[in-house]
Amino acid sequence: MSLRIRTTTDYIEDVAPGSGFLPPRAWYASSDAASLSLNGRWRFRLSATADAEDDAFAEPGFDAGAWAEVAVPGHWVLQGHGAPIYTNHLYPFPVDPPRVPTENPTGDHLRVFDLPESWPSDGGAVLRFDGVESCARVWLNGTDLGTFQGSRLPHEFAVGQLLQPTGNVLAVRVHQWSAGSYLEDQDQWWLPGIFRDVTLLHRPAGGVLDFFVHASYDHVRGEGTLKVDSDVPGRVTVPALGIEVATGELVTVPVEPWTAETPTLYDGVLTTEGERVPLRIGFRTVALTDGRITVNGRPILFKGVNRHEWHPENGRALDPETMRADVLLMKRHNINAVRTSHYPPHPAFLDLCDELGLWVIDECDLETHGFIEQAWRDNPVDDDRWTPALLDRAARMVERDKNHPSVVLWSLGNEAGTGRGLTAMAEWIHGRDTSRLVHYERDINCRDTDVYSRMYACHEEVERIGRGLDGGPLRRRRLPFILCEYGHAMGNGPGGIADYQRLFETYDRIQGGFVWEWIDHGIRDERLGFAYGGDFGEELHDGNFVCDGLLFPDRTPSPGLVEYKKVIEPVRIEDEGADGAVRIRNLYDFADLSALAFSWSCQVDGETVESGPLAVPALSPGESAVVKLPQPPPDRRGGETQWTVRAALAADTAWAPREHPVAWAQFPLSTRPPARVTPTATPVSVDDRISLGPASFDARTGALRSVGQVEVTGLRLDVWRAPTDNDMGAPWQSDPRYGLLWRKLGLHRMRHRLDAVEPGGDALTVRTRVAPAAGELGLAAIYRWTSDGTRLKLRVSVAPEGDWTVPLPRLGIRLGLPGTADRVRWFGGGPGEAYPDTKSASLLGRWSATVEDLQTPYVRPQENGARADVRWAEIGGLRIDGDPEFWFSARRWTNEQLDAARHLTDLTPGDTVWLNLDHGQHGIGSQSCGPGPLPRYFLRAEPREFSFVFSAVDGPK
Ligand code: IPT
Repeated sequence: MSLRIRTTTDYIEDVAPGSGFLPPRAWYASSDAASLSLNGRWRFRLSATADAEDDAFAEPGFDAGAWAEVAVPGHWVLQGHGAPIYTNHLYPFPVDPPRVPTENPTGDHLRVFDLPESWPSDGGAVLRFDGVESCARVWLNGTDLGTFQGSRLPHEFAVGQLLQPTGNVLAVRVHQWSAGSYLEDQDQWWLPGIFRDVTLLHRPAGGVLDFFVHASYDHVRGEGTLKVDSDVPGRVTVPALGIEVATGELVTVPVEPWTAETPTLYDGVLTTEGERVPLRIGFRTVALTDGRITVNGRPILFKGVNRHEWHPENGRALDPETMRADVLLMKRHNINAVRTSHYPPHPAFLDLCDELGLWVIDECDLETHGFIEQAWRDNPVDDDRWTPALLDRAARMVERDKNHPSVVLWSLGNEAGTGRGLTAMAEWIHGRDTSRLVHYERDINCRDTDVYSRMYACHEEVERIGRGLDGGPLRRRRLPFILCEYGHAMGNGPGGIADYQRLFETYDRIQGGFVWEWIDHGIRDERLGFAYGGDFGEELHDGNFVCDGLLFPDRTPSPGLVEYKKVIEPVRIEDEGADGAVRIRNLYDFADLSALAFSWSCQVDGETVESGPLAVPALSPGESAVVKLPQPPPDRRGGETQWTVRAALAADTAWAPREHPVAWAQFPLSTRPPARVTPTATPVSVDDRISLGPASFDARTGALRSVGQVEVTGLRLDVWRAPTDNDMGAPWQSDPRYGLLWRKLGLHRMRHRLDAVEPGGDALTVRTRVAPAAGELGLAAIYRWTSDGTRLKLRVSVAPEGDWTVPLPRLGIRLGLPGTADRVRWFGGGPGEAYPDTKSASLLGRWSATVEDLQTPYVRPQENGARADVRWAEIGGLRIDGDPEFWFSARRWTNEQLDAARHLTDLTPGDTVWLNLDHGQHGIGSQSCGPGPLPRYFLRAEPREFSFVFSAVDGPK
């Protein structure tokens, strides 16, 4: 006998999206209909199962005085009730769709409210939920309104007949797990709760219902055509355009078009008998033209990011300031596009995209990635029973967001395999909105989609696609290509994005990409700094894979964002050869260069000696021109000289003030004279010491002890770096994962065998062999010290021994200085960190920072903070000149301690400052979810030689 317990909780496991709610419609704010925000403190009770409590709490008069309180919008697991769970694609419950576990955390939410005195007595009212994860049942004044699923989608209930002037009781039961959870397997924290606004909207008689603004742009005639379809007939006015028409009526007038670069919006009003609704109209036409995505007749290039909604304390409950901060940060970093991975964002975010200008791929709240574990068996997107839920989700996205000019593509979802349900969604969307294109990455043959999209394809494959050599069915071959995800920004990185950008700009078929991802989803934690997967005792989790953004969790830009900004700058400034000229190339798709002011400056040894404005014509998109630089300054003190040319905003804009830097480039004018030391001093042995010029060595070991007054410890060859997330790669990667191989070989436990200490002639030579236990691989390292009496030169020669099949993590020396060393001054790349394939934004100049400032706070500690192309650096009374230029880093812990740390709070400063002076660093790549570094960024184990000159200085201590 099979006994299935039937309770009123059946809706939780129903594949249908729910019951009782209104059809989806556009999201808008009325000019004159009243509304009441129900955000704020709500009474809250958590139960371990869906049926632990009956529904008596929904009855008026229920006493919830003893209940806890939570903030709405919010997630209860971030407010002290239960805990968040992070998994990438694994369902944190047994896969048996649509069944969910008995252990189903259920939050009862209760709010009593009065209507404001001014609340109209006529008309109806609608109760709107903008986002509830994952399933809710709603009662108002004891009446069961219905249930819904679809976490990041709006749901509305008609409630007019139930409202009373005072003491309205709104009860919402929220279940963490539901059938809908199977459709919401995005790589992010599982965060139940009412996490977006709850609003009561008055609906006046004769008020607006749903409407669709069709505003296209004819780029040949320079005219916009407007038609507003409205369920309730009315009139449309756009004063600035002299438009006054009936709904449903077409009108064509000359307009300025909307683009992400020039986001012209016209204020309008939709007036029905009972209501006025403000419109913000952007005229633009999105099309597929000759195999290209065009807007207003021109192909566009996406310089995008994938944006999850994230706040380190509030999770996916974002306040308006945070949303604005995201858009401003994007605009200020030259980003022009956002994919709303992997669900429709809070609707206010799209208003900001309209207003400030970003192309948007609006993605549906759909991912079934966990089914990959069972070869996609029972995937809901290929099971007709789920199709109504999928169509409901598609409709809720399209209807809500259809009036945003910024939305140019609809995306069916992410990583949901393939199936009939997706086809049904695409068909429905194509039928409902012919003015936009449809995207879905897993539709590899582009059966249902209008764009060929992939994620994490390597450079070589992208190039093949660019050349049209990737084969595939005819339909796909005729479509444009985008990388909807690339440049996995987990930890240090992503590397190689400049090389991608070169491909994007070379091949017309490639219309850009979206870096994965915008922000680290770290959760602020007193003990850990920022918490990640596993920090809440989850039985299954994916660790810090959730921290893979261009912003740290607190929205501080990481070096990856600074690099990305440089790589995608909309103006390219190129050297035009010896006679002091530059070519300026306008890479905007629509804007000319009139918004930018250019300047030049000239640096001698990194110090600016002259500067001035540079006149650049207001080039049209795609145009370039050669501009002559002034005569270089006559007195250059025989130093290294370079030009720097910059482009900055000429005037304040809506997203950044005047002088905000947009693009730059540097060109060498004369090169650096090498740091020569003529060996005149001879090594002198006294007792247990050898002195040479300003230096003193241990006579037995040959170890450097001091330079002048500066004590030095532990100077030796160093090849280890605390592996980055990208060094470690991802488990599914088939290419070698060097982070693992390095550790397997033992590069983190190299032993230094002393073979000889040879004071003789004008040099002290120390011969060593550096190798890990258990293997035959090694590096013969010879340190050759010379001095001219005041300066001390070290030449390091390294020769690999054995069959090295892996590159080295780094190659250089490390040394310890007393902990009083703090401020660093250097001439080289800066101000931020750089690695061989993340070096675009490294600006040559004079920089200064404290040791603390040099650290990049990756949420999971790892190699960081190297400064590139360093000519010289000063720290703790020591000056180091490199020949050739070197990579410099300094920290108050060792690389071994950095390697062992799990969180930033594990790192505690010791009393030594450890410097790494590197001849080479291995590239970074993005193998944590993509290709490793390109071969040209490999640090191969080969014979190498490099030198440093040390001198004691008065400089910063
Ligand atoms: C890809 C996902 O689309 C995205 O949500 C995220 O998980 C990203 O990877 C990695 O951080 S899927 C990947 C297995 C290719």
